[in-house]
Amino acid sequence: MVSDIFDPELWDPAPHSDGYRDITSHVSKDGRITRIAFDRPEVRNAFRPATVDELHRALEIARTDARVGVVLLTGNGPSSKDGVWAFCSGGDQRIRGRDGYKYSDADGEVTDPARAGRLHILEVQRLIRFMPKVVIAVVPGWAAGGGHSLHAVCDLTIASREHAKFKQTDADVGSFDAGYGSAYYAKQIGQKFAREVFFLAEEYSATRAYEMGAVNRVVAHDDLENEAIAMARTILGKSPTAIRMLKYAFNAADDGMVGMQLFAGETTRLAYGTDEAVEGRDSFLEKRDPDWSAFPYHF
Ligand code: S0N
Repeated sequence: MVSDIFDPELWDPAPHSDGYRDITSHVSKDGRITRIAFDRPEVRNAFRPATVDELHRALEIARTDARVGVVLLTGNGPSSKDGVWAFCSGGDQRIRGRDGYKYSDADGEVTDPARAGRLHILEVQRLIRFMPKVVIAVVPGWAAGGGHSLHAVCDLTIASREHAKFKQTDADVGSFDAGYGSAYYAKQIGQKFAREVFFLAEEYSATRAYEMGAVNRVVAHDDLENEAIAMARTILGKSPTAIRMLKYAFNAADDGMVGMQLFAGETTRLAYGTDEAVEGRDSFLEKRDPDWSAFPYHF
C-alpha cells in the first residue's frame, strides 16, 4: 500500500525500488526529492531487520543521487485494521530475542546467524545524520521507540496536527538509544524535557511536541505531504553547497572528531576548486617549487 495522503501524480518509483517489501521509495517527477516510507502500517510501521536493510539501501541511493537535495522520511497508512496512522514504532518487538533483533528475511526466518543481534538501525541514523542533504521526518501518526529516535535524528520534523503522537517507549521495553535518540535529543529540547520524555514515556501531541521544540511545523493532516514538499522546495531553492556546509556545521559540535572530519572534507573539496590548490598539484606534477605569489594571506 502507499498512503491516503500520498499523491501518486507527483512521484515516480525510486531507482531499484521494485524489490522492497517493507518500505516504499519514490522520487519527485523532477528527481529532486526522495520520499521514503515505512510500509508496515498494521504494526504501526515497526521495523524488522529486513526493513532496516531496505531503508539503508533507499537512503544510500538518495545520498548518491546528485539530483536529490531533500529526503522525506515518513510512514504509509493508515492501518487497515483500525485506521490509526504511524510514522514508525521502532524495532519489531515480536522478533527481539535475547541476542537482540534476530536477522530475518521478510518472512521472519533467521537466515544468517552472523547478523543476529545487529542494531543496524544505528547505521541508518548515521546515514541520515551524515548525508549532505536535508532529511525531513514527515510524521503522520505515531513516532515511538526507535521511530521517535529516527525523528530526532532527522534535520527537521513536520507533523500531522490531528494524528501525530510522540512517545519514547524505550525504557518500557528494556531498550535504550544512548546516542542521537536521547543525548542529542536532549540538546534539541533541553535536559529536563528529554529526561521527562524517556523516564515517563508519556504521549505527546504534535502541538505539545512543537511547544517543547521537538517539531518544526504542525499542519493539517490532509496537507502534511504537500507541506513537506513545499518545505523541501524552499530548501531546494538554496545553494546546495551552503546547505551542505550548514548541515555539517550544525552537526560538528556534537559529532566530535567525525563531525570535524566531515566538515573539513567539505572545505577540502571547496579548496581543491581554487587556483591555489591547482598550483600546488601542478607544481608537484611538474617537479618544480610551487609559486604561491598570486595567493595572498587573506585577513
Ligand atoms: C506505538 C504505540 C504507542 C501505539 O499504540 P496503539 O495505537 O494503542 O497501538 P497498539 O495496539 O499497541 O499496536 C497496534 C498493533 O501494532 C503492533 N505493534 C506496535 N508497535 C510494535 C512494535 N514496535 N513491534 C511489534 N509490533 C508492534 C501491536 O502489537 C499491535 O498488533 P496487534 O494488532 O496484532 O495486536 C504502541 O504500539 C507501542 O508502544 N508500540 C511499541 C513501541 C516500542 O516499544 N518500540 C520499541 C522501542 N525500542 C526500539 O525501537 C529499539 C530499536 C533499536 O533497535 C535501537 C537499538 C539501540 C539503540 C537505539 C535503538 C533505537 O532506534 O531506538
